[in-house]
Amino acid sequence: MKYVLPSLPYAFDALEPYIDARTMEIHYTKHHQGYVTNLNKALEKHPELSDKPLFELLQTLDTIPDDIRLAIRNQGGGHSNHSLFWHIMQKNGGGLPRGKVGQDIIKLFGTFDAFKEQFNATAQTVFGSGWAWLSVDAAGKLVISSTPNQDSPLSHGLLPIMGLDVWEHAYYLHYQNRRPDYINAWWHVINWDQVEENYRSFIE
Ligand code: MN3
Repeated sequence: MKYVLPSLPYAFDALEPYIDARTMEIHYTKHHQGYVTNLNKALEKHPELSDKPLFELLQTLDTIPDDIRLAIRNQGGGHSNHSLFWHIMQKNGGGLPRGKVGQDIIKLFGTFDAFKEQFNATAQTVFGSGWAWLSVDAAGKLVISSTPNQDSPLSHGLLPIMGLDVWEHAYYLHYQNRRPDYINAWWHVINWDQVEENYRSFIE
């Protein structure tokens, strides 16, 4: 088996009260594990692809054999997206972005609040299941976007540095239908140091 569930960098209850322990546990042990298991299952049909890094498979979806393209997109996307998601959150996170990413957010959006407002609107208007993203585009510029389902920004020529999972499985136990409350709470757990590290890894 090639892919394994990466270890969670904190305890299930670390992000309470913003994200509850039960949601974290199910999200990580059931949903993320499911993407990993099904990604491995798909790759069994094309072992020649097992040597390629996942980000490369997601960046070149159109070259993936027909019979597993959708599985790579959904399950591979799910694995990639959640692997990023866990790391851009932390206990006692939140606050203002620091470093280069903080500077460039202000440069591009004017104020942190203006950035947050645009990101929130993007997350709120994802219809059904999907993600809101902050990525680096081909020109090296920060861009806010969304993807449906488990589509990765990598498949759209973007390099994601921060993402918010707005599938109901990410919030329904605690917030039920109140996605805006979940989105607002999430800003309290962002690990800006990790976002900065992701950003620098793509622009330097
Ligand atoms: Mn999820």
